[in-house]
Amino acid sequence: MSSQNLFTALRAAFPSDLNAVAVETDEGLRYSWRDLDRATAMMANLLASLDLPQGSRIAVQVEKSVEAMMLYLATLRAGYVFLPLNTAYQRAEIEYFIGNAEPAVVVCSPANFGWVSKIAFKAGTQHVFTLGDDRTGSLLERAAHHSDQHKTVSKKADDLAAILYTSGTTGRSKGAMLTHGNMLSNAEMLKDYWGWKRGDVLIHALPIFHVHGLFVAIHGALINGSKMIWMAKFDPKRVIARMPEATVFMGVPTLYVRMLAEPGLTREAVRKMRLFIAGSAPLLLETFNEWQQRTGHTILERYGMSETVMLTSNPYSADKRFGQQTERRGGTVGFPLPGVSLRVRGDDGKDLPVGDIGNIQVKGPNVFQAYWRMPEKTADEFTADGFFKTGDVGKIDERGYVTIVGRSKDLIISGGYNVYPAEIEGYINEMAGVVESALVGVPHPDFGEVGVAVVIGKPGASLKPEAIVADLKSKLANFKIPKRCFVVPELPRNTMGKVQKNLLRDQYKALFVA
Ligand code: MCA
Ligand code: AMP
Repeated sequence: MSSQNLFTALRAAFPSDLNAVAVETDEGLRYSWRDLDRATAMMANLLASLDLPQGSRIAVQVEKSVEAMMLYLATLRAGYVFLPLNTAYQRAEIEYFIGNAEPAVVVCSPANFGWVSKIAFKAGTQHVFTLGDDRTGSLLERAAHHSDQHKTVSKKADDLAAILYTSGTTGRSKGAMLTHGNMLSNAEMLKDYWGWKRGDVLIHALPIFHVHGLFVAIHGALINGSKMIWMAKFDPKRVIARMPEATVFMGVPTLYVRMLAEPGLTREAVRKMRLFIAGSAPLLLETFNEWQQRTGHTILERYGMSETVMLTSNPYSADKRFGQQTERRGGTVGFPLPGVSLRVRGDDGKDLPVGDIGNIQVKGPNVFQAYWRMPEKTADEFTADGFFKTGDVGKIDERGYVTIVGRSKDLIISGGYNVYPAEIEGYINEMAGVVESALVGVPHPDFGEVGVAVVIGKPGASLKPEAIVADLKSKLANFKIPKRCFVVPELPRNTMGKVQKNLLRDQYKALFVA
């Protein structure tokens, strides 16, 4: 069988004119398809020269740059496993990921080399390179000595391509193991489902350490041979300014909310755009409607997970290609994608009638293999007949539209980033003078949802909310920091003594919104 390496498929879609622009940064730097091919070959040859064991993990925590994307592609090309890490992660978080994944290679920002390399070498990593967002660093210096020709390493569909750390309901993150087949099947299907066309241009404004920016956006453009307009950071004004040269945009709901606040968002500005896609967090109906009124475009909302890449999507066109009524319906995440089986089950494990709310379970070629070195956790998350338990709660209506109404997992999604209350509570509970804490998500106009910490102190302890927040800031990624903190005498509990987070959510729900 021919190689199922995802890179082979992406490379095969490069246009025949390799001198055409593949990526243009917002600052005006242009990379041709030939540049992508040559630079990824050089980086892949560098990785190959290190004589790493099969299945080696390449852990990467660097600022967004075109070279960082090339490093991802080079890792696929060389047949190793990519492990992207959020740039906001601090020492303790990086220590956990590196200790757990035992990467053979770590690539970090030049500014972080001191502390990251110390952690990496301690964990047994042999090679630590640096990569700056301005084309500096030892990775590129070393790659420059290697050939710009490289034969892509052959891979089978079930060979591991990436590990994405996600959800830790007990406070510990799990590494979702995604294969070449998981990602290739999803990318090929979405190319068709979202009607990618010749001449499409994607504005890429998302971070590249999560599924949305790294896989959905990059694979989407590359597998269609489409140019990307590349933004290192999301800036609503800049995105709107570049829309006349683009056709496709992908973003988390916060990005749409921020663009709606710009007077420059007009029908004229979006005239050339073909498709706006949203996901990673619930898109409020209010945002969906306002976008429609302001721009004349209907946002296409889809639903996915790190463990599964994309699962459902509202339809692209009004035809009946997939045998459904096909308008994009706000408040829903659309239909299970072709090849994905999705069902809603009750807590007793039985299928529920149409319209009833229950646990969403999925199966398909896109669903991950296992959690890295957590066989028991993996077994817990699958049903006996092989469906993955998403932890999302929802319903399917009589027309087949899926709506997500909540989550059974204790998770806050803030601006598209996941915050696991158990992790933050663990840190707070360790602070001197703290008896117990609870972190709950409340509505927020910009981030959709943000965390609020409610803390009980020991008798006589003079706990200050500002001090708790400051302590957390010194240890955790910035997006995990509670936006407010309250010290209270007691937490509401049920008869079993369990904290009733629903009551806390209710109590604090109007903190940021009217
Ligand atoms: C930044 N801050 C946040 C967040 N981002 N607080 C809560 N939630 C956030 N998401 C805080 C910082 O801590 C800081 O606070 C202040 O905001 C400014 O930080 P800065 O970095 O300048 O913020 P920003 O550049 O304005 O970032 C906001 C953002 C960013 C652009 C919305 O959060 C973002 O890019 N989100 C997208 C995440 C994403 O790609 N998710 C996809 C996951 P202070 O000043 O107090 O320190 S993939 C996924 O979910 C699945 C699979 C799927 O379906 O796609
Ligand atoms: P992650 O752990 O980053 O993979 O986040 C996956 C979670 O994001 C899912 O389990 C959902 O809870 C949530 N999610 C993704 N897309 C949507 C969406 N369109 N609407 C609501 N929730 C979503």
